[in-house]
Amino acid sequence: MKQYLDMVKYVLDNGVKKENRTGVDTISTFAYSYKVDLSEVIPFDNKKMYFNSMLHELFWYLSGEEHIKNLRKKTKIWDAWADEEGRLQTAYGRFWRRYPVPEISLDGEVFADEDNPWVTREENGQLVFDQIRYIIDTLKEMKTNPNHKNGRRMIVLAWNPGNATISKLPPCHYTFAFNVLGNKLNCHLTQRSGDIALGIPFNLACYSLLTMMIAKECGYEVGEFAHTIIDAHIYENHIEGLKEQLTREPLKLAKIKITNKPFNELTFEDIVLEDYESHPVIKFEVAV
Ligand code: THF
Repeated sequence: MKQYLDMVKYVLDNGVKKENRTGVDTISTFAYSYKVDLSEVIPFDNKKMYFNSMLHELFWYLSGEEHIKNLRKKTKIWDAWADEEGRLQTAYGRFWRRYPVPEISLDGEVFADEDNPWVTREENGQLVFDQIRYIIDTLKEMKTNPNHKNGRRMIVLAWNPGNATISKLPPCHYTFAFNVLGNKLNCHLTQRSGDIALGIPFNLACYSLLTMMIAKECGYEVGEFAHTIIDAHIYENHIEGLKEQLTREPLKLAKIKITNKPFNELTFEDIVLEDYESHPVIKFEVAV
């Protein structure tokens, strides 16, 4: 995809050498942004992409699980940040589906669970908010009322300051927003830190697919995916592999098929990548 290759080129040409906690230095740029037409995002053609790992990761986020006890049976991509039991403090899905909310709102109203379809009480008494369900319900309501007050408030937050201070790895892609133009659904992702060789292709494919799934559920066409990466970097040991990727010719687009099913019932088997052609895999070491 041209936008990805342009980003690789830009960071190779303009990146500033920087040290970081992992011990492998990067060349970094500040606040790189791009956008792509969602109909062109998947596949990733200039290297073979581990689509299945990305898909397991997306369903893990949607599960709301705060651990990788199930995920690690399917892909190893999160193992390095978890303990032996599979406990993990990087809590994307936990916050997407179960964001902790206070008992009482700022103006003193009680956040009663019975009255709020997105709030439930966990076993330990904590009230939690399902941000994904809120987005889906809002997008459906906007079909009948395009002036709906929440039309520009469709935000999902994975950042929680309390968690961020103790987490081994606080969320990298920490907030995303949906936007409707005409009958098209757009998504903007903000990322504090982005590993261009390894993580970015996963993140790009994951949020594009999520947007496709939500658009289908709510009756919209897909629009654009926009991405802002605050520290957009290339690890020094990835430079050669990325230069190789830049020499590769684009291939024909694959297709994504999503089974006709309610969003909540979709599973791994319901997402099928068809006619996927790619250049060979390029091995990159992940910095932990
Ligand atoms: N840390 C770093 N340094 N880079 C990242 O991309 C990253 N993540 C997550 C958390 N910390 C990170 C973990 N996500 C792979 C892909 C995504 C990951 C971690 C690792 C990876 O190794 N991909 C290989 C093989 C995949 C496979 O075997 O299935 C690849 O070639 O794509 C970014 O969110």
